[in-house]
Amino acid sequence: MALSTRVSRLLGIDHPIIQGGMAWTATAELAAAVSEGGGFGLIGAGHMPTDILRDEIRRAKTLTDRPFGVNLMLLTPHIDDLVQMVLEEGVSAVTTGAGNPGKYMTALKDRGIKVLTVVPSVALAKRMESIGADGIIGEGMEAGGHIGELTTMVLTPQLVDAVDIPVIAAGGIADGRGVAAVFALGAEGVQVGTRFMCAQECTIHPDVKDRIVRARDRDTVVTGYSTGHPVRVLKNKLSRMLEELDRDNRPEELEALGSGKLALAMRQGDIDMGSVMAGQAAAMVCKVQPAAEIITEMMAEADLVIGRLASAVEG
Ligand code: TUI
Repeated sequence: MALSTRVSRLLGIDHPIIQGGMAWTATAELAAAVSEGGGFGLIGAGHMPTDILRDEIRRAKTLTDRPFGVNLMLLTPHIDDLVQMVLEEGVSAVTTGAGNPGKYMTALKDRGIKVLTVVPSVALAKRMESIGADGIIGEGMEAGGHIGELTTMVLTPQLVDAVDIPVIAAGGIADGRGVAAVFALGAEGVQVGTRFMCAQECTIHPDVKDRIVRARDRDTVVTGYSTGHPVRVLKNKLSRMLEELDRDNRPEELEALGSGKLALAMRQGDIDMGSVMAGQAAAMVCKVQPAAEIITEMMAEADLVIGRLASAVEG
């Protein structure tokens, strides 16, 4: 059985698995490997300079003929330039995070680029649907990085009830059981971040992959509540320092200390003083393996679980 949904048809992919748009992590290599594996790969733009992102897009095009996209992190100061360049280069779809992409919707859609917006709430999902979003990615607070307040379990069905466009569930999904669970809630696709950090093709430092593979159930923490931009990370020396600044309500110092620390973790491999953004599902990631294998395994397990449930219901 193959799970064919509006999401797989919209994006022209075999399996409705979208890779998370992880800054300093999701490079052309990972994006291409996920797309080659039948999912939808993305380059995580984050704060990337415009010309570097342009090179990444061009490089991804040399690595795969399959559709791939770019994740735009809307808090970045030069977001206008990044969008302009993406319009020039062209990709199949963009996912957006950390804000409201309303200002760019028409231009992207006129260029034939599909727009999937990450939302943490029902209200924003409805607004995005009304201005023409092609799909909604509902990201629960189990996810890594910048998060909202709601869990995947309660956000997903509410989004499904609130909008007519397809809903993609994100946050806490790292295996086929998670896929089956959110499909039961009405999702038509999943976004997977943390497990793809441990894809062989992901170019982050091997010490970060090793740290994720070793992660246990309670190893993540959310810091930065006092700044208004809470971020889930793996616990380490930096997260303890940030927690203390949160407790003392010192958001400016917290932002200063956090600045540049994502790159320190992902590129330099400093897992003590770097910001190791990862979701709660880190505990469920057991090994480093090719992206295509991750996709195949997740889909095969989802098929098995859904089949088992169906026969249990039949009695
Ligand atoms: O964006 C993410 N995850 C991220 S972005 C990031 S970089 C960063 N670093 C430090 C502080 C902030 C960002 C690391 N991880 N996920 C998607 C996501 N989007 N999660 C939550 C949201 C979101 C939040 C508010 C989306 C829209 C939104 O709307 C506010 C509004 O304008 O209505």
